[in-house]
Amino acid sequence: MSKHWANKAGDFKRQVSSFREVISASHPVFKPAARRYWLYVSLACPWAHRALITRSLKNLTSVIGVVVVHWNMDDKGWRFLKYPTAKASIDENIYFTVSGGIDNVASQEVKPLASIPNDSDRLWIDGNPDPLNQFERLSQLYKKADPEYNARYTVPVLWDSETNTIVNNESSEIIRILNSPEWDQFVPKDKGPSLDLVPKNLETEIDSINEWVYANINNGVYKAGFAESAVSYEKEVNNLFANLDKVENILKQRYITLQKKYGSDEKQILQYFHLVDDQLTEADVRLYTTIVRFDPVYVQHFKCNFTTIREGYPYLHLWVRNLYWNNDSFRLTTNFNHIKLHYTRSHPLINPLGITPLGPKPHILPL
Ligand SMILES: N[C@@H](CCC(=O)N[C@@H](CS)C(=O)NCC(=O)O)C(=O)O
Repeated sequence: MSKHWANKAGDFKRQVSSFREVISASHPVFKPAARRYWLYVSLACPWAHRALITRSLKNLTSVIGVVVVHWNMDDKGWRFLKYPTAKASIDENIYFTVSGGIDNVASQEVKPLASIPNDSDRLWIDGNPDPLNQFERLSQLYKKADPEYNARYTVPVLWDSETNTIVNNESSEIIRILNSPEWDQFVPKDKGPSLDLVPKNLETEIDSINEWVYANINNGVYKAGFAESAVSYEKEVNNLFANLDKVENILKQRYITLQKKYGSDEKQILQYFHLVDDQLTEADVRLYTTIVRFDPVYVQHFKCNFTTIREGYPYLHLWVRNLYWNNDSFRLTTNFNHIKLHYTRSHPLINPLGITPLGPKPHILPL
């Protein structure tokens, strides 16, 4: 697999995803069902993280399984952990938890990262074994779905264990699939009604925010970080920060509006402090996965260092901490060890020695 992410002009280009089906009662093959579909994710990857947060917000953790790849992506792509013992000895229920059984409590502390080698195989810490096919590599999953497949083996993957194929590998579509009310019948009764992340009356606004946030922020950090010419990098990093300023302004206006309504009751303000209108929507989910990685990784690894979120963007900083500290679906799916180790050890072109910076301390500040 090519080590390069940029084209000849030095610009980063993201490939177009190949599997684009949906899951619906009206689909001839892919009908909603409990424990039939699985998400293959990396906890490091912002695109996969969207899917993991959505699965949890929609109370689908006991309905859709999660397999977490090892954080290190080498020249053969993503890999799984090996089964140390018989597969039968592993309780499959562990795959039906918020983060696929990966313990993330420890990830909040700064560990002696130097002692963790790239080929570490700490089960349920570095990743999961693949319970469905016992594959070693994500590439095998793609080849099983389509023996002719010859593009990149990306996460997230939404897998159908009944027909043994990939339903969809485009995160923006996977999160719309998971948002469908057709899943509600499988949600445990004690969870209450599930949240609609794209309510009809806000859909146009959500789509329009998503579009420029994707092009300029979600993908913007990659376009700056993977640029292979100074000209391309400078253009992208300037554009990225101009768009962070834009989102900061939107959040500032939202905060001022809420302040007029709720005065100095910050607890109440935070309950409604979201990007589009007063409620949590897909736009928050999609922006969050980039902003939570910004200070720990993108500032130094992708050279996005005009300022940090914590120093330069008070409203974005409040918004990201509010989601992290006040919502389990965000906090329990955010694993700073996977995030930091992945980026700094998987891109030899950017960080040839693979030394992982220990800061910032802490990875995210308290609220
Ligand atoms: N358009 C895809 C992009 C996913 C993507 O680029 N994932 C990266 C990880 S952050 C990946 O798996 N890369 C592996 C590779 O390119 O070989 C989506 O949003 O689902």
